[in-house]
Amino acid sequence: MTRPPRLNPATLTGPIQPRYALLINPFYPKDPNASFGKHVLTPTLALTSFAATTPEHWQLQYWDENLLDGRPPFAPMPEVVGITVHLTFARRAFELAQWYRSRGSKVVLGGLHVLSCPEECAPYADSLAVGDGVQLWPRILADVEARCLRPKYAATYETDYRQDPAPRRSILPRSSFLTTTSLIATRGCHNRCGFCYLATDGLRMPYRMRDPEQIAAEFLADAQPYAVFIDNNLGSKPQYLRELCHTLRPLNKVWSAAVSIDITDDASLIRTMAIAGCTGVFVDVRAYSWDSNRSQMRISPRQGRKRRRLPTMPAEFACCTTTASR
Ligand code: B12
Ligand code: SF4
Repeated sequence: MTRPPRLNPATLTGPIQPRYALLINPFYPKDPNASFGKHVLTPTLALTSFAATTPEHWQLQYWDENLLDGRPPFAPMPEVVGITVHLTFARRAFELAQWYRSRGSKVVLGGLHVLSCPEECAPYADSLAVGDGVQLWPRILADVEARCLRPKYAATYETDYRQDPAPRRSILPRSSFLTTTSLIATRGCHNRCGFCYLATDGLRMPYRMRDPEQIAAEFLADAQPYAVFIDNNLGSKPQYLRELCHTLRPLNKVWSAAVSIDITDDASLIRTMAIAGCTGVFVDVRAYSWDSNRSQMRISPRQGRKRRRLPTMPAEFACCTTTASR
């Protein structure tokens, strides 16, 4: 729970298998006194999102170290290892990268930490994917095949989100999660809370939406009764959320999502969500801003008032339960 599985430096590995890519979500420590549930609720889309762009002649394997099934596989040895990196598990990602690189695999690092700190990640990678993996991954694999892999690939988030393929959920170990239906309908957020990564200087994450019909189709295709929206804030554009709810309602499925407390401004929207199958919302109640005079974080008075509205949500709208902060 608290330590990653050991990577034995003495392990002997076989030859590299061409056109085989291994995708890894690295281990991060878990609090042994807290529920393990949130780690297996639903998978991150970091890897499955761009996995969908893998050419058919490539073999693909997914490994999430947080499922506690041990270290990632190495027989056969992958030609390419793609690793997602967040600040919280960067050290483990680098350890994995070194282990595979020293045995001949090409290691590609991507994800939020690569986007924010490429210089820190570069020494551990054959190539960095800075930004949207959906655009970069097929280019990277094509260059691996052509033996001209570059040290860095970059893409913005300016493309039409509706053109992205559905995440490739078929590579997930289905029985390891409560549901494999992690859905994402939007990227970005109209707010800019000072503590949120979306407020990072220089980060350009335009607000983008997929068509509600695309989301409904993905929900149906994964054939599970429950889905989790992993959007930063599904309520960022209330009119879009309303349309999404109208499209989801006939499916007769249940789902939950992260929203900001702003959605309590509109009681009818909460009701629409509940009727469309929303059984839970994750509400971020952190509402801090930096007080430069005192050099400390302080709770903003406006958000403080909103925070007091939180307990009214489940009482007013019986189907929605306010559960936790991110
Ligand atoms: C699922 C999730 C979790 C899950 C699982 C995380 C996991 N790694 O397995 C759980 C619930 C455990 C979790 C916990 C936490 N989380 Co979290 N989580 C998310 C969430 C909701 C979805 C992630 C996702 O699927 N994104 C969608 C994918 C498609 O986007 P992406 O990761 O950026 O990937 C794209 C690119 O970066 C790129 N890419 C990514 N990896 C790679 C790799 C390669 C090889 C390539 C080519 C490209 C590539 O391609 C993708 C497509 O464009 C995000 C919010 C969000 N919507 O992103 C927060 C988020 C990632 N979490 C966040 C935080 C703060 C946490 C916690 C610290 C919260 C806490 N206080 O405990 C913990 C930390 C846990 C840990 N120790 O790491 C922040 C991170 C901020 C930051 N700058 O790092 C986010 C962004 C939420 C937010 N708005 O603040 N989280
Ligand atoms: S509402 Fe949530 S997602 Fe939007 S900026 Fe604030 S913390 Fe980030």
